[in-house]
Amino acid sequence: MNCNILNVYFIMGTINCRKDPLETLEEALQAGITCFQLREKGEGSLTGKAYEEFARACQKMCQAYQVPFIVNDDVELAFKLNADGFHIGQEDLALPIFREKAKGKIVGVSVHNSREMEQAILNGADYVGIGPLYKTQSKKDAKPPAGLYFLKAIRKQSANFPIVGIGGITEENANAVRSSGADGVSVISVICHSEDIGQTVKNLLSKKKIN
Ligand code: TZP
Ligand code: MG
Repeated sequence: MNCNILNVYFIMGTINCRKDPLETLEEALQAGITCFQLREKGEGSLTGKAYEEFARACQKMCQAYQVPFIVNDDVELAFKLNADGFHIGQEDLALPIFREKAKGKIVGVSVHNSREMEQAILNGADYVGIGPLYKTQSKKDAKPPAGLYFLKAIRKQSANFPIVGIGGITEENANAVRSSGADGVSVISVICHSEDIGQTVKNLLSKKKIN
């Protein structure tokens, strides 16, 4: 997998947005996000037909900007829509079951310790999400912040594996996340709540090409 797609990895669901979610996504795409994950989760989120229609609209927009469209958790929907990939947590379906079926798709896994990291690699993940690095308001059941020390340790354990940091990442701390070993930053609220998404994404983007 090309690590450049992890540069600024935007995650969003309708309940994260303060204005129209598709407008938020379009602004983020225009500003240069490098990956998008639909994470339609939590109280008040879309379900059924409305969810699928929203997912299709997000996918179409991502395709127009040639940005990978990733589905969180819902592997079934990811296959149905022929999404570019999916992201799963430790509680979700076991990766070995569908890794074969997901050939060519981008598969991300959230990991919280070195054993999970090892397992994710063995099971064929393409990248891992490490976090929450800082305190986050966007995930109700988030584990306590792991901090940059943990990210550095995981980077040491897997020198070249694609890693994206997550949780409480801002325009101010994004560079510290990168210099601690992440190939990129994944964010929800800093983009969803931004008054100027264009500027926020510019501030989040790595100043140097990753490879
Ligand atoms: N997983 C770990 S923290 C988190 C997820 C989905 C939420 C990140 O959101 P924010 O607003 O960028 O802290
Ligand atoms: Mg999950």
